Amino acid sequence: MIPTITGFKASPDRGRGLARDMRVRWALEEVGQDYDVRLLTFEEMKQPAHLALHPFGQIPTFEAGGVALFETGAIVLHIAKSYAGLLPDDPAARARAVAWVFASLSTVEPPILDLQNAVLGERDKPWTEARMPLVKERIRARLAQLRDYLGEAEWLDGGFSAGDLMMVSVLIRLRASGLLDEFPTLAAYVARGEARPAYQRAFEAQLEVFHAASQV
Ligand code: GTB
Repeated sequence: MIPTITGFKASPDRGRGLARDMRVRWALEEVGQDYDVRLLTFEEMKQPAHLALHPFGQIPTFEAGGVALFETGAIVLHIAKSYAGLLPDDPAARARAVAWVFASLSTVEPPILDLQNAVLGERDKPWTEARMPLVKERIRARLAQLRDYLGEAEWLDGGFSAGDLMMVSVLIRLRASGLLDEFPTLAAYVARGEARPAYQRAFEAQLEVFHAASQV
């Protein structure tokens, strides 16, 4: 059964691989599973057919073999548990890899999202300029902790896992801000993730969608 995922018909990230279907694509590429993509406009995402799959009317979703899921973390963990390659066999290491998926999404990503909201959605608000140093300092504090934990290691906990896939995906969102460059070992960690053939295939596939949408 080939999974079907959803993605933007015309991604607002202009093919930079920042939309969250990229995380699901990468996971499927890592485990060697082909997949289909149903592309949706913003309007289609808010229609009943899609809301039946995703209560918040967003992408990505995942359907395969009677399983229908929303939430990128849940989808990536489902893929990681269904196919070999993204979670270690040892139960303790497996539990730690799952913890890193959660840490990426609930500890590292929120301050990064706060910055993106400030830059993209609140630029014209009177408080934005005054808040910006605080928003950036919160990110730097998390990045410093992550840098200290990672040290000179290649990946977060032994071999590459779903935890690294999610952490790299989260950190990539920082690139435009320049903050990642303040932490060279984290920038190198992200570059290692992006250099993986599975990442490259996923990136090219989502870029192709963007190019196709631009030609319409
Ligand atoms: N918690 C959910 C998950 O992890 O799956 C969040 C899903 C989500 O935020 N989906 C976004 C969406 O569908 C797309 S990825 N938005 C449409 C809507 O809510 O109506 C977030 C995203 C969007 C755009 C960029 N960008 O332009 O750079 C980057 C990331």
